[in-house]
Amino acid sequence: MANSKYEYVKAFEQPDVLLPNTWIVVRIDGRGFHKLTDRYAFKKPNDRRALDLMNAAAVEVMKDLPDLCIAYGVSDEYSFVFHPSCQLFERRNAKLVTTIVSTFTAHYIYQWGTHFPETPLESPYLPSFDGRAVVYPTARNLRDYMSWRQVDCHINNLYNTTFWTMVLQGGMSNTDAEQELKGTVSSDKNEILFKRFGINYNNEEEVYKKGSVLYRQVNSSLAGCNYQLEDAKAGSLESKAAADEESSSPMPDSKMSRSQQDKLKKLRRKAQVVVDHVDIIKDEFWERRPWILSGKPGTLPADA
Ligand code: DGT
Ligand code: MG
Ligand code: MG
Repeated sequence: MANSKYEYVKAFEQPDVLLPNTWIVVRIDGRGFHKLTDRYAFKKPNDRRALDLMNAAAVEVMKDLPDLCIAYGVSDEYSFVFHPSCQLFERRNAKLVTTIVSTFTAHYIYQWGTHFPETPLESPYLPSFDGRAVVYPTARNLRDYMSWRQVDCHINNLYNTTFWTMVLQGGMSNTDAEQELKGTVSSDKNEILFKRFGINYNNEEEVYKKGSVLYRQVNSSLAGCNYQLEDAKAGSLESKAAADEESSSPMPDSKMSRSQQDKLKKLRRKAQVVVDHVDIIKDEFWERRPWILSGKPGTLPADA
């Protein structure tokens, strides 16, 4: 390309490559959803249609970007996780964040009508999302991040469930319910729900209590190994995962041969994206699905 006298402006662009060998979390969040959910009359405290729509859009993002290894969603937010070995867009911050935000938003709007057939979108009340990337150096940090989001989900959902039950079923004003809940702990809220309304919080739907976790279900025949990954023995994994956690230096995809990279991409693309509503704080979730942290379908973390 010929140089023009204008080309010097390129030098104004700032590099924004994210630290190598770290977990990249891109969290997106609905902009002004407090107002948007009122406008389209979302059910309180949880609207299943809204969560299904969030999950459907997130599944499309996972399908579109095979480098993503796991995602977690609650309320109007979703966290998408890239493995430390990810080299997508040379790990450029803005490219990663804007691609995820726009892909997610496009699918959210595209599928709106399927989930909210009675309330079509009207301009200017259109859903939009912001996004940011944060990097985490260890698998422990990543798991603590995921735990943080799921604990947040639990705390908010217990509060919102109790608050809206007091208002909608108990006939209390918003201010009175808020006042009564001030300073209460989890057990107090459980008791209010149970004693006053006969609601056992444990029986509430998992999708509300736990949020939604998306990952690729690796089919062992696809991965070319003959053991069931889903049933891999937790005991042996524990020590392998622990040893791997701090010391691993995952081979960046860029250091693999072209054909190895292509094979890996194909496997990721072929793997089914699962939507689950389970505990991701305890070890069990990760031990039973070792490929999420290993980043290589069909291999255990120790083999990484
Ligand atoms: P932001 O993120 O600073 O632009 O502002 P908001 O308004 O999006 O606030 P945020 O993200 O902290 O809180 C999410 C809002 O979305 C909160 O007001 C509750 C609402 N929301 C999310 N899911 C549901 C739902 O299923 N039903 C109802 N009624 N509201 C929901
Ligand atoms: Mg928001
Ligand atoms: Mg939010």
